[in-house]
Amino acid sequence: MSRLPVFREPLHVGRPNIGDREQLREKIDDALNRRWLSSGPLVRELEKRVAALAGTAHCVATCNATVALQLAARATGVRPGAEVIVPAFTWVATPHALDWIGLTPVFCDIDEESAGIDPAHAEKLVGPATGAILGVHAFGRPCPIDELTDLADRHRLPLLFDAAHGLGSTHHGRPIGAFGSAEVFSFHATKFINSFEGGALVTDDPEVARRARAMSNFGIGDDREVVSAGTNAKMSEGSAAMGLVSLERIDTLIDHNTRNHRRYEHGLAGLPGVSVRQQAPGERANHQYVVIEVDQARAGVHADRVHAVLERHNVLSRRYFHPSCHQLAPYSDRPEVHAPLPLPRSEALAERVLALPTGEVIGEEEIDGICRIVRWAVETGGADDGPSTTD
Ligand code: T4K
Repeated sequence: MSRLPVFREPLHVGRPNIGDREQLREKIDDALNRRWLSSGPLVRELEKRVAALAGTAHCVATCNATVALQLAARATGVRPGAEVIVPAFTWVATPHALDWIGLTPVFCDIDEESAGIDPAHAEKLVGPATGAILGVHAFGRPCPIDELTDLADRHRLPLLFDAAHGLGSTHHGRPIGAFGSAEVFSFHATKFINSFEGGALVTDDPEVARRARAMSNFGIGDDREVVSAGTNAKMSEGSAAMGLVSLERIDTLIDHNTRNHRRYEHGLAGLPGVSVRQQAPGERANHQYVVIEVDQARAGVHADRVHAVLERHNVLSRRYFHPSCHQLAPYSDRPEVHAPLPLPRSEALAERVLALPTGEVIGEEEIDGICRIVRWAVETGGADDGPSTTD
């Protein structure tokens, strides 16, 4: 008997949350009527809203987070050609953003609990060529911010944070965004708050903000003079419209994501070798990613296998972030960027992780079905077929 997939339609990780379409149309109509399509009033309004959420004095909206990371490095004065310490466990955009502007990402191992930079390892990597430290709040969980702040202060280095996943999460009750010299959010379609494509740099430092704003617009300063080198990182009014409409529902979306997270925890409880990654205790978390770890030694099955079984049932899980960045060809082929090897905790975590669908299109029914497939995969050692929908 052939078995049907548990889900008829694919369930994606990163399915966009879509806000109120009427509001979006109105905002886009307003922009069209104004004939102001980029860097106009909607972008300025979005910047105010994001700065308020991040608790920072300044926000510079951008067309994506990758370029915002580059602005952050340039605007905080990271010297050309310098090394920047980054975690190996991150989306490849983090090192790529640096590498693309001639900085050298130096990969650091992670602290397993937060999946962020291990400050003790970072300390060992600091040397005369180090120009900055760039922490990543992986899956919205703050990396060891206090320890990295101390390390950066002692070595007088700019401290940047890739907060692509971090909007709405807190550290010591303070919103992510307000730490280090600058932090960067992503509003890509797959993020719980999206502006189609988009990002933002937030900072309390007026000079960093001023430089980043000019650099985002070909280096043109407030007086319309070219004051620095620059790029085009500007956000369009259409993106800002989407971002504003999306932000209207930030609390609702966080509540929904939080319920989804709990449902997954409940559905997978007691399954040997499988755990749902946790957010920081006592802090607010946006829960935009649900990431499970499959420990092959205890589960008897590799995360890859679980991924394949899910796929057969139309659940398109993602192996965020596998492989660890230092093992990707553009970096592994250049040994000068990632000595000393290996980075065991980053490599091990990359082997275990699997991101599962969440967001507004996913509810209890979907999660229960997904958990059933994961259970089946583990309990049967990932045999070729799957849980039956026909018997
Ligand atoms: N730093 C970190 C830590 C990041 O995670 C990211 C981006 C960045 C920096 C850079 O931010 P941006 O420059 O992008 O603002 C996705 C995203 O493209 C990427 O933004 C994100 N991180 C990364 C974790 O995930 P892919 O290659 O997995 O994306 P894609 O296009 O294959 O989409 C993933 C899933 O989402 C698919 O299964 C389908 C679904 N999807 C996607 C899009 C675009 C939809 O359902 N609708 C859509 O419109 O990288």
